[in-house]
Amino acid sequence: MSGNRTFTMIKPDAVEASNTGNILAMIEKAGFRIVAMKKTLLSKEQAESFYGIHKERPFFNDLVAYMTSGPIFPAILEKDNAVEDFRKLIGATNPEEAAEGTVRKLYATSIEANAIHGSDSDENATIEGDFFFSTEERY
Ligand code: FUP
Repeated sequence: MSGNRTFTMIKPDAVEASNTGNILAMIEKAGFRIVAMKKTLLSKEQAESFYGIHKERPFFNDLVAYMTSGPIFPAILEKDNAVEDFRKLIGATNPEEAAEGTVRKLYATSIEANAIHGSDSDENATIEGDFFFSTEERY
């Protein structure tokens, strides 16, 4: 059975471009409840750890530099079928391939500066939410 929570981050490019409010409006309009959210600046160590699965990839160092270049808004979201529905809302990783009306089509500027993160499985949604939020914050 699919779970009802996912994890997201509004990334530095979208925050810098003052698109945080527009993106949150899209998220709420799509029926997601914001369970937890904060503004934070990732350290290099945190970014390397969060994206550890990509550490052998050629884009890893650039990705870490980008993700630490400015503040982000990590958040836990709740809705039936959250992971899959949220991936649909944000669109493909590469904005050139993202469907019309998706967050990345509207707001991403490149495959790296792609505006927003969305967990790719229920398991990762839990791991990623735990990375940023304590038990007391996840109500
Ligand atoms: P996604 O699940 O859509 O966030 O995509 P991935 O897990 O494949 O990639 C994680 C992040 O790595 C992307 F959001 C952006 C970055 N990335 C690149 O910078 N270049 C690439 O070729 C692929 C991913």
